[in-house]
Amino acid sequence: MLEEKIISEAIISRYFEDFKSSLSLDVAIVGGGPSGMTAGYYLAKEGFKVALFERKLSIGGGMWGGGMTFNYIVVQEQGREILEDLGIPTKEYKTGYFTVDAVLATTTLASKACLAGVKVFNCMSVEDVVIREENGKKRVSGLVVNYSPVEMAGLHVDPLVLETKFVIEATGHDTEVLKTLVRKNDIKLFTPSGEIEGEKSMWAEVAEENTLKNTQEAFPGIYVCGMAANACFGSYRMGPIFGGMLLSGVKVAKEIAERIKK
Ligand code: 48F
Repeated sequence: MLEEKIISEAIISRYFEDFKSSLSLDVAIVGGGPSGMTAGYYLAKEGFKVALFERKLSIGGGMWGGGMTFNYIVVQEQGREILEDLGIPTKEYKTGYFTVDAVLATTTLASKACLAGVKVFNCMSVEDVVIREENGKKRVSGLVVNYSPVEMAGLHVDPLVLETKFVIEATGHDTEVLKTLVRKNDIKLFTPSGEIEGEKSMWAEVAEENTLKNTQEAFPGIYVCGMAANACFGSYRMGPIFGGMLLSGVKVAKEIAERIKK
């Protein structure tokens, strides 16, 4: 005998057990693109309590479609090493250019992150942050989340709030979380102007290098990685080359792990 009521009960109780447990986190990641998933994988592997909030139904961000929906991505040697560590095969096209099946890369990275312990909340949008003073200085100490369908329907429904030691803004080109932080609070970011510098046009080589440099804390308690790092600290876009996204995820995971361990 199969009872529909028990199926519903099982889903509701598992989901809310996880959600309740995620109200206090080591690291909250906003955005499930390649940089956010990579960061989550390496942090969860180290034993940190990590949840990832993704507005859409599926995680993967801009990696599924390769270039213009031709579903291959390209990585350089350093990116290939990370993919190898994740068990994702690459094929050298020309010296230093490796092609990767975008669907295989996305699904494997997503699966590895989940298996390592990242709790993914899909269909959940981050609409704001929590700011508190610590030793007289303002710091991001939590996230304000709402169901994406509530956001999409424009319903007037209040969000819920969770606390976290660190936030990773991995929302890609739009840097949504920092935009809200800057708009609503009288604060300066750690950028040259104190504001979001903004993304520039295409220049793959410089953008790839800068993605790594720009992966850093943008305001106390909140780090930027992936394209959000370039948009925040001001650099170029790079198109369907993904080494910088992966390296950025590794870097932000390492830096936050060191901060929490201190
Ligand atoms: O854009 P996205 O893939 O970010 P990324 O990790 O990678 C960028 C590349 O895909 C590509 C590129 C590399 O050559 O230029 O664009 O930097 O993934 C960002 C994810 O964040 C989600 C969004 O739906 C996407 O899946 N997202 C954005 N804002 C929010 C959000 C939000 N406020 N709350 C939750 N999720």
